[in-house]
Amino acid sequence: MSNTKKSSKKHSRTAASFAAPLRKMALGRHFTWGASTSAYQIEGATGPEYGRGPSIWEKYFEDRPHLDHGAVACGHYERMREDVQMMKRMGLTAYRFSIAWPRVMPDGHGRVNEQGLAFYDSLIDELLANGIEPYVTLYHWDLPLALSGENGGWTNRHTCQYFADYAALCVKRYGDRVKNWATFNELEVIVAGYIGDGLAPGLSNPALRVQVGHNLLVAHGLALRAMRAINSEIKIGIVLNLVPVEPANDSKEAALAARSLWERGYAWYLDGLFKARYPDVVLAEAQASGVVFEPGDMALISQSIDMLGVNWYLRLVVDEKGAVVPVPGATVTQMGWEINASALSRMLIGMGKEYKGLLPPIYITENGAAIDDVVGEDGHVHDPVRTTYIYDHLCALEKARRKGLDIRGYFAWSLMDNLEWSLGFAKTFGIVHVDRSTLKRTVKDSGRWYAHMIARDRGLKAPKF
Ligand code: IFM
Repeated sequence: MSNTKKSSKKHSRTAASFAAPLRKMALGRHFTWGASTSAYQIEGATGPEYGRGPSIWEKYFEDRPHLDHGAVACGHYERMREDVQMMKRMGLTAYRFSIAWPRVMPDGHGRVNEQGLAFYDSLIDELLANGIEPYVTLYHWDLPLALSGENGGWTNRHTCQYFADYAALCVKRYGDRVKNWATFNELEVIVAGYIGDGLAPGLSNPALRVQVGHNLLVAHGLALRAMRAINSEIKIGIVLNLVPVEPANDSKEAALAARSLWERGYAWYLDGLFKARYPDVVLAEAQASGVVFEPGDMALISQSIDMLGVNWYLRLVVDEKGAVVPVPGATVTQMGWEINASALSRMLIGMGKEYKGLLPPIYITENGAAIDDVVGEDGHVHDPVRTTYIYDHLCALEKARRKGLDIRGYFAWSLMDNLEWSLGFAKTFGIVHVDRSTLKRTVKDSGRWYAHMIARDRGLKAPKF
């Protein structure tokens, strides 16, 4: 009796020091608790001495010298072992990272860089030795430069086959140890680099939208086939960023506009993958921009997958004309993105209905908030908004799960503050702070809470933070 009292007192003391509760979540016994990063955003070590070829991002930043770039990033290439120890202390059961294609195949095809391949060998081995499951993404936006420019990048179907060859190389090398794979991260954002200027390669040509998106899905299909031919045991999926679009009012026009924007920007990937056809709005756009679909493409694209990664950050709200309107009174992050966790459960529940019986298990492969952080005099980063944000989104997952969605894991974005692409280092998403001059890592309060939450959920001893 007295023991029970003591331990509950201890629990309430711990809980009181965090901005969000600690409790066992109703997310299933084998729920995966992870954090995500991507190669270019954290690795650094981009120079020729590492045998890595340039990616489209080196060119992008060379052309825009006023911007932060990823030559050093978080110095993870050099600090990999230290970073894995930090993940272990936090109790993560999984770590999602990406392999940099130009690090292992400097020209995008042909020649391989043994030094680069060996780096990921060490990372994978280190994770496994510390009880952390690796979740590998093959493409998180860093296309080898040699395939871009006059070679067309993702506008050229040759790139799809090169990608499948690269995927096969990775499965041959790491498939004995890596069980969970994703082909691509966020197709819609890769496309954004072709139709706009804010991401590499920055081509600003809206007519390329459907061709690039379709080629990415074809590349996914080719890679899937090649990977499975090598290893039939591994689990393979794809990661989409999904931004639900909701109407600003009750009018039929606003509902139609919201639906159309959702289909055009996001659902077309889901439809291609799970229904083997694109929505009419996308087919019309394809026709208008002269996109060629080859026979067999949709069958290739809609092969069954083992998991769907969902990256979730925000919803959009549109008026009758389809214009995105601000939400009165909304709290927004550094990115200007509305914080609204209930929109995540609404979206997942809606997907469950629309793709009933078609969806594989879902992992939330990214979710997080860029918040202005300050290192306090006590050396800690007190980030209650981020802590509450993560907790609220976990509660949203519980709700979706209660409605029958098969949600298997959650990965915080990001493990550490990193290069937010063309927006630089000022947008801080990490649950771990990275000092920009020393690269010293400090687990933020949100990261400490997350560690305690994982331990509580798994019935383990509280971590020492
Ligand atoms: O930093 C990015 C990441 O590379 C992809 N998903 C969204 C994150 C935040 O913008």
